Amino acid sequence: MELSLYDRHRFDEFWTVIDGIDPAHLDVIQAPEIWSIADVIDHLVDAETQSYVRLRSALYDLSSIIPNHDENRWQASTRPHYSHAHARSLIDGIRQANHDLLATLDAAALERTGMHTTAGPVSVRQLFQIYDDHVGTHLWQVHRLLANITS
Ligand code: NI
Repeated sequence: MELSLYDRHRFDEFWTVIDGIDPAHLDVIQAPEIWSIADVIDHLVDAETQSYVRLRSALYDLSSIIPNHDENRWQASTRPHYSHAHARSLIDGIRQANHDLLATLDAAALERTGMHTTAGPVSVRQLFQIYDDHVGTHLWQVHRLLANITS
């Protein structure tokens, strides 16, 4: 019931920024180890889809194991980028679903935990907080990438 834990509109500012970017700039790779803006969008889809599974596993699985997601290996793969529209529909849909889930949870549910394979036990409350904060770091990253591309 602590709806302040998780803002389903947290991505609004991110999408506004992405909407304003010249599409030619999305794929620019500035150095081998630096993500493009398209990579950042892919990473956010990965994270949000995992939030969906992690929250529900911690809540409902008898013994919840949360596999680590090696984001650099995922980004180094040759998979296709999400289109902006597809990324947005996935992320916005998941955030609405997670928000609706949170609205049904009592205090005891928020303290349930899953076992992350590298970070150790993580509670449902912590998961909501992690995914409420996450896009902020990457919005800052996009601003920095853009500043380098356009300077
Ligand atoms: Ni991240």
